[in-house]
Amino acid sequence: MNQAREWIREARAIAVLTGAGISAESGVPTFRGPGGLWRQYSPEQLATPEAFARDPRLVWEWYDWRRCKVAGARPNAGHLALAALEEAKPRFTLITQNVDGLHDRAGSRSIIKLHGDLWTVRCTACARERRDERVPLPELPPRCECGALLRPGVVWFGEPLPAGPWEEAQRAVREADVLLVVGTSAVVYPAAGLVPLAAACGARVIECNLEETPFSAEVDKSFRGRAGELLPQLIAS
Ligand code: BV8
Ligand code: ZN
Repeated sequence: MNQAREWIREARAIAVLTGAGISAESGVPTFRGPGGLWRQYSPEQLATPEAFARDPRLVWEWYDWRRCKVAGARPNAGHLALAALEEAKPRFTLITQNVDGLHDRAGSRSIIKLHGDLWTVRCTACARERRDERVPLPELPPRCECGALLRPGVVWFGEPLPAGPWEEAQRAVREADVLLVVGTSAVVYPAAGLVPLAAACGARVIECNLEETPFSAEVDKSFRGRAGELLPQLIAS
């Protein structure tokens, strides 16, 4: 732990990649862990344009359930540690796969959302996008003023990541001295590709995860444990 703490202390530029695991201690179910299922569906079955086209109401019931879960959750010590690290490091970029908005509520500022945001809705016809934080939503599926269906402002499987954030994330990782990877199973691409990219560009890669991931054996340091416990220790100066 001391070696990793040293790398973080000495780093001029830090990039962080987070996944659902960092929100687990806030009571938000992860995608592939226990409790991640809703009714009898897996996220891969519902987080797709096909599922939405087939049954927009079912997909919205799942998102509304998640929105209610997240609204009742609070950022945990892991989120707060990353917000504190950002204060200490002038060149700091937080890249998240999460759509729950808990990093924003923890006070993080430079957040790159690779997979969108649970709290924005977008019209499927006129593409009008806006924030809607009502829980629960008054009607499912919600409709736009133009009459068309609204969809969650997230990236579904088979959809491309937003070009701007994706470019920014790659640049931040290329320039980082340290990449901190927290709470992700590192199986979803292209986001997971940021890990080998960092290593290829000479960054030290430190992983904090409850379970082993495909990258655990090749990163510079891989800590097994909860983000809410590991991160405060790692950023302690
Ligand atoms: C694209 C938003 C192309 C929606 C999400 C076959 C092989 C390789 C790739 C593919 C393939 N088939 C298809 C693909 C591509 C696909 C993909 O990667 N699939 C995977 C499943 C194989 N990717 C895509 O489709 C992407 N788009 O490729 O487009 C394209 C290009 C141009 C033009 C057209 C198309 C889009 C991917 C984005 C999908 N959207 N979310 C929503 O949230 O509803 S992804 C979803 O998974 C979430 O965002 C989530 O964040 C993400 C990754 O999951 P994790 O965050 O890692 O969560 P997970 O539960 O898996 O793991 C949690 C970890 O935390 C665990 O390891 C656990 O041990 C740990 N943990 C638990 N508690 C704690 C903890 N750690 C620390 N502390 C704790 N307390
Ligand atoms: Zn519309």
